[in-house]
Amino acid sequence: MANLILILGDQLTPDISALDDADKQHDRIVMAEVHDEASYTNHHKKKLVLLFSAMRHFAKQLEEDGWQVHYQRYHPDNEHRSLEAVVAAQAKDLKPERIITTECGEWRLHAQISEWHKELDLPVEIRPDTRFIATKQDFQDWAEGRKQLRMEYFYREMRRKTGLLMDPDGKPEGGEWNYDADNRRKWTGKPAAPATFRVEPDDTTQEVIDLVNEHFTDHFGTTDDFHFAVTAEDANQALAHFIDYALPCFGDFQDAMSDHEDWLFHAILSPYINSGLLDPLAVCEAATQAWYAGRAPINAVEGFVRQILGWREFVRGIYWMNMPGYAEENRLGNTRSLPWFYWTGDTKMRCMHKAIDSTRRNAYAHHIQRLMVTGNFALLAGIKPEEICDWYLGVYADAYDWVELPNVLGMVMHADGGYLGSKPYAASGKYIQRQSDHCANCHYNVNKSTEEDACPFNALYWHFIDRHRDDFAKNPRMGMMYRNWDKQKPEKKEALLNRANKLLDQIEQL
Ligand code: FAD
Ligand code: DLZ
Repeated sequence: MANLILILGDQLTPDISALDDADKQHDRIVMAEVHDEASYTNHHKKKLVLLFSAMRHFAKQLEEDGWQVHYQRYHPDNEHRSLEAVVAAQAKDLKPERIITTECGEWRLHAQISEWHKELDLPVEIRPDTRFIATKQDFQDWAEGRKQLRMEYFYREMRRKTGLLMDPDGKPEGGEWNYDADNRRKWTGKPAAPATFRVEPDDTTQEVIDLVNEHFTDHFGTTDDFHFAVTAEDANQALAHFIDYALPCFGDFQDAMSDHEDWLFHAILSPYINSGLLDPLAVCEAATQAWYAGRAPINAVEGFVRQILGWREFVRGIYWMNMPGYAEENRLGNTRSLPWFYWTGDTKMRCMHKAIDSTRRNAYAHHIQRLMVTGNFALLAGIKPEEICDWYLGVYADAYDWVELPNVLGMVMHADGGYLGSKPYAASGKYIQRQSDHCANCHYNVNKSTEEDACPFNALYWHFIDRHRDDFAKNPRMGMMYRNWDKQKPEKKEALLNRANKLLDQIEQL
């Protein structure tokens, strides 16, 4: 008897576990562009184009490979507006023995699919997602009994497990596990950043661009200048482009920001890795091969591998071990609403304007912009975690709940009480000045802290430190901040807090 195999929009690989042992002659694959998935958050228009076009290309490839595929294209008048409705209709038609799918990456949808067997009166087999390098069980086994979960120790385990950047004696290549200290150079324009990898839209992508422009007008961002890869073949070209042109400088300038360059030396591979067009282990192996071949230095290759083998796997483990309660956390008790300029980029703070504008145009901002600019501001201003999480989930082409939520709620907002990170990444304008050239072009003065034109990050930083004394004063990694704060004269402290309160009162005008 036949099976119905559901492949989701971020599972675009023939190696997906739902296809293991499948029968091309009898089984039917279902893929569907549906209203409910396209609308549960304010997905950036470019993310919609990327996913729908990549889904269409992948379905075509499956058909060419001899699979039977039922594919629903998006239309606002579609009768079936949810994945469940599409699957139910197909099940009625095919009368399969069971439904097979690979576990999805979001608790929201996972909870729904886990109930389908009742609604559809059919067995629903949910298979593990073997695209991750650690299984959920591996992560739980590692985490069990540990008081604190620290990415660095998990990452070392993953290096040992995979052998990536390990020498034959089981020691880390180059002698160190982590070259983080060599990842912090400011970029002053030299060496020139490489040209971005571009794929011009083909007919399928152009059709989807037209569809998104017609039916998703109120979604964030623009489809203009869409140039993402939408096939595995092109995503592999993007990987090769990164290894050849950007990886050699990735390490040095990993934490740099620029007023003039959106992409710098970053990989721009997360949208492809997360949707299945690239395999994370193969990406790491391609980078390590560049080091063994002498084409990229160790601080670049280790820094890059750490992000995928370490951070990416770590946040996924945290997510599944702690959902659904994790999404509700707000341990710093934040109550402020997200300022409207997160949606428009209309702010005089140059770094914020640049990060949000790049996000609007590209559905992309690199890690330091997300962490130390838009994230840092939300942390200092005490924005409600659920509002800032919704923003991050909507605006990036690589955003899925499993990876966005721990990064935002845990790493940025410290709303989980330090479960994911040992200290908040709070920073004043000095950090942004050190890592970028934004401050030189800003309306505000980064060297001032209490005056009308002073950089808002400065007073907000001290306000954050002051108002969270009970949360952080005993944290050994925060001790110096509290000693510095306590050393300031009372009148200076008062001026800083007054300035911060005024900024918070007028937050929409910043
Ligand atoms: P590079 O800087 O070139 O890094 C290489 C790869 O490492 C990335 O492609 C990605 O797969 C992985 N990676 C790097 N950092 C992380 C991390 N912290 N967590 C998981 N993977 C990582 N990444 C997402 O994929 N989706 C998200 O929704 C997302 N939201 C984020 C929100 C915040 C507030 C922060 C601080 C980080 C977030 N990240 C997210 C992680 C990171 O910013 C992006 O993966 C990265 O910017 C993607 O661009 P890139 O491919 O050029 O990455
Ligand atoms: C993100 C997304 C969007 C925008 N649209 C679809 C869709 O129409 N059909 C689909 O199968 N998946 C879509 N996705 C991805 C899911 O919403 C969800 O985020 C992932 O499958 C979680 O792993």
